[in-house]
Amino acid sequence: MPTTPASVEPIIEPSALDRQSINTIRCLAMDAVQRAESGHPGMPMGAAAMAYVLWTRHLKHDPNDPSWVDRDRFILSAGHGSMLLYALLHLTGYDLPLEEIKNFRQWGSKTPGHPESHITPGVETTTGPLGQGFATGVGMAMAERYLAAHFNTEEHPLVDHYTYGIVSDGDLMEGISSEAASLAGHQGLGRLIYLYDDNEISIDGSTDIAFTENVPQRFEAMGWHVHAVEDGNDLVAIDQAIRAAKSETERPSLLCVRTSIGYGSPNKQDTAAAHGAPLGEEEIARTKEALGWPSDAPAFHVPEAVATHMREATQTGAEAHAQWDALYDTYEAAHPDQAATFARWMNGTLPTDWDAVLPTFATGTSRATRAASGTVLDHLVGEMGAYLVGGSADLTGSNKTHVNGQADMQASTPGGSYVRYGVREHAMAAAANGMALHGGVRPYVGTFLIFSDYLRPALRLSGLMEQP
Ligand SMILES: Cc1ncc(C[n+]2csc(CCOP(=O)(O)OP(=O)(O)O)c2C)c(N)n1
Repeated sequence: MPTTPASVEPIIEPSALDRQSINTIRCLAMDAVQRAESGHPGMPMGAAAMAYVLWTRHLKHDPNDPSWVDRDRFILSAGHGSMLLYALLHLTGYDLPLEEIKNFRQWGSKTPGHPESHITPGVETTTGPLGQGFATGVGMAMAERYLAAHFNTEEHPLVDHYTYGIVSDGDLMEGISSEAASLAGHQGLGRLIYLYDDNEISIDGSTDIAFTENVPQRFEAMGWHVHAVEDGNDLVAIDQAIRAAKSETERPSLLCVRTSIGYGSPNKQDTAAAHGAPLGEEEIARTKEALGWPSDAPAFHVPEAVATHMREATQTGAEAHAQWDALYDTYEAAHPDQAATFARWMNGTLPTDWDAVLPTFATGTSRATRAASGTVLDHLVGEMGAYLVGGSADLTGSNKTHVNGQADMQASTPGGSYVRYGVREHAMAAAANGMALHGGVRPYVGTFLIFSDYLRPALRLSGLMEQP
């Protein structure tokens, strides 16, 4: 059996090294925010345990090749907790040295305040505006399933990965996540797994003051598999929850993990004070003591044993990647044409002279822009076929986004290249970002110009992330 994290044995008894590794993540977050004199220590401290279990036991990734096409995707939707992601990237061996952690939030560093996919290796999508990551991941999971439907054979599961994310109270309060969750539930995205950092705190204080609905029931009603973890430091329960989510193949999963923001801080744990400001030197010292951290350890200390243990990801990742390369070789030998198409789609290479098919419109004649767009799409889809994945927010006929021959993408027909987004502009645009970031497809979406106001925050991120 391969030694990919996916095949690692379940956690039975957490080890001292597990605890020390989790505390390393917490301490790096505290130290980096303190040195920068700004940032968000509380979320990484509370979510460190779930992130650790996910990254060391489940996530399939190759730190030496962050663009490996069959990697699992991980999204930190609560982007303000960026130090959680940077600590994981650093510790598991990505090209993010400790120096970059020390330069957190500094101009020109690879560790900006919120994760930016075009800046930091291993960051899958830019997050920060709450809810965007949630909806972007839905698009990634759609792209994964779509490509699997097009290319996988019984013997060759070429496209075979999960989309994971950590989402926060703020993410789940935002409207875009409701749109996206509804879409994901309808689509039955069984390989989408979100861990909800349910710490009951946001900036203004307890979520009691503004957010009291029954989140698990809401997600169940939208067709999700929901699983509760009562204690966010219970590694066994977290591991089991992720395993349960992976064995659920028809529904997306929300794992509601009860956590403590600022975990370990004697005076700030479970309070909004831990959310978005440095803890202060004195409180950091007390917190480290409470966590059992060596009292003489300098800031940014990474114990040798933790460094070695976390860096095993480079080895398991390289092995998983090599196995996939071998699988690809046999696929290519058995299905050369399909393999060539797969490679072209994944590389994002457009056919030569793709624009030669574009129609010209005579001057002096009048034509609605949506009609011109429809004619252009007819030609482009004719040329590029299923590489283009289109869709509309319930204005298909009006906006002429559908081209003859495009089948609907539904749970029962995942290879269809036309997405019925429903009246959900914001989630539509973010999902399109997710598809573009995932790679292998070129998404397009349509709505009336005036309703594009409803998707503008996702459009802004398309630009920031340099996505087509
Ligand atoms: C769209 C959007 N609105 C507002 C903010 C500012 N903001 C950052 S974090 C946050 C809420 C914090 O609550 P939660 O998501 O539960 O994070 P935690 O307190 O657990 O770190 C807000 C309102 C934002 N990042 N994005």
